[in-house]
Amino acid sequence: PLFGPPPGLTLLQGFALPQEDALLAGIEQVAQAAPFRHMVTPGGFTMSVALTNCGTYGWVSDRRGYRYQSQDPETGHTWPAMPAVFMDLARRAAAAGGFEDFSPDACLINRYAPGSKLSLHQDKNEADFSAPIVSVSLGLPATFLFGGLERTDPQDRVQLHHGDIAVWGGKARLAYHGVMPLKDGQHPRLGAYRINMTFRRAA
Ligand code: MD3
Ligand code: FE
Repeated sequence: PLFGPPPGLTLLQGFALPQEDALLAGIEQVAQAAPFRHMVTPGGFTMSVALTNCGTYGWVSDRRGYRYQSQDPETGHTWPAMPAVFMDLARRAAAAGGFEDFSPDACLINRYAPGSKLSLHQDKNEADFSAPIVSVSLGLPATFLFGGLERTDPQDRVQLHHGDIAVWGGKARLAYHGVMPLKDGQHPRLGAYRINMTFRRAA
């Protein structure tokens, strides 16, 4: 198409707003057990985004690579359980995007401060690409970039605001994507931060 979202992307603006209190409480609870930290990429760079995880599996990066694992590398403990309100919201959003039986076993929580960005990448560490990825944006707005299946394909951008949910499935599932450096600002609930939760079927 010349205009409009790519096939496989469903943008649900404001879908998470009714749960914002419960989501923020859940994130605080997860971060108390598994604090946000800056991981190192296989190339040796420290990520500008801080992250933590909840659920059966968590996404981790170190000099050896990217992968999902059930233990927090900082403590050796399993990741905190996925709060029921997270799971319920992810399942309802997936269904609204056309994926009725989504059962995420991983929730990656990214935290952006002003200047934090995510370089163009594909999410390929999951076992089954037929499952969508559900992403929930909270706090400061961000400009999200998405391209095609090749790194050099033309890119489009979409602004993601507090409470927006994006469901990425089908043809969009393996699209290259990234996040532009976060602009400074103040959000009434999250201050100078953006938090993005991504729900995935890792195993
Ligand atoms: C499109 N996070 O953690 S979420 C990531 O805002 C990641 O923190 C971004 O990319 C963030 O890997 C974007 C939206 C998203 C997530 C996965 C996708 C978009 C996607 C997978 C395929 C295509
Ligand atoms: Fe990604």
